[in-house]
Amino acid sequence: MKTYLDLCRHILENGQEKDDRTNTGTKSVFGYQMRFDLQEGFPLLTTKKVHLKSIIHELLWFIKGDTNIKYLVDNDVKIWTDWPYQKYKQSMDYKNETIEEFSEKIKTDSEFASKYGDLGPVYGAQWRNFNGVDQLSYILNEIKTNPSSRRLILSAWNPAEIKNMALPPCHTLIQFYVNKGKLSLQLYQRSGDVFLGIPFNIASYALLLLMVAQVTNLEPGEFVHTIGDAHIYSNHYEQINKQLTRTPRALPKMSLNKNIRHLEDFRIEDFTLSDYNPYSGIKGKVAV
Ligand code: DHF
Ligand code: TMP
Repeated sequence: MKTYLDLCRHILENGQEKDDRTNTGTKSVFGYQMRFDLQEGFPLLTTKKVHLKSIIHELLWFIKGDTNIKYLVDNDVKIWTDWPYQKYKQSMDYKNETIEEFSEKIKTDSEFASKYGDLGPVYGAQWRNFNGVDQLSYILNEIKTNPSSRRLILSAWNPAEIKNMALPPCHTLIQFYVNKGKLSLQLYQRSGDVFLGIPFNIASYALLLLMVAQVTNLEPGEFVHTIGDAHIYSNHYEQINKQLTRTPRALPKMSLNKNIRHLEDFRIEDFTLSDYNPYSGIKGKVAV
């Protein structure tokens, strides 16, 4: 994954300081592209340990069309809890609970979860029901019946509904491409947190590509990752520099349960990662 370290180096060397919504401060470049050939291994960072289970659950949650963090919290995935928690803190019901206590309530009290666990019409909602269109089913059907199409697009960016979302989608649009029996996927990500979000996003879309390839009987080709505002938060410089001292190791391999023929049928146990030997994990604060 030299590709990722090249992005980090590029931003540190050429990025401009830029204010941002969270008032953390960033170094940022506008417009950057990376390519990952899935035949060369599964693109999970080796220069820090990345928590794959969170990534798989998040993707299964999108595919289900779910937008409530309850499914994630029930599976001990914490990556989306900060946003509903912030909202809860501003409500009349807030009684000084910590984020752990808030998560526990989401787990055990389904009424509470439906009131405070929903993120609004984010990814899952748009993928499965964009103003009545199930984009995911449409794409799967098109890939099978009309693979040369140049219209294999799925958009999470629904301007009419942005105001109801806890966070407007960062991974805004994806396009599939089929040629010579291979399936490729390009993501346009409008905003990328290079230390925290990007490693997750690379693995997540690489995984979606593998899953869609399997259920459409195609070989996985390339994942092309295009980023709009690619930024390193000022409180992540140390973590990024630490990774730059580490030499990337061989990529791991991902294998999927070959019996799964429908995208909705994948479960966490259908994913097996092997030969993953990362350096130790590196912690960093997420800007909310
Ligand atoms: N906001 C910001 N500022 N950056 C993000 O990357 C981001 N990502 C979101 C929502 N909002 C965001 C959704 N994805 C983590 C990773 C991805 C993610 C949200 C959070 C994260 O905190 N990762 C830690 C912990 C991993 C874990 O608990 O499994 C990491 O060290 O990778
Ligand atoms: P923004 O809406 O102001 O762009 O803030 C969103 C932040 O979250 C930004 O730092 C990008 C980051 N992010 C990712 O990098 N990947 C993701 O998947 C998500 C949801 C957010």
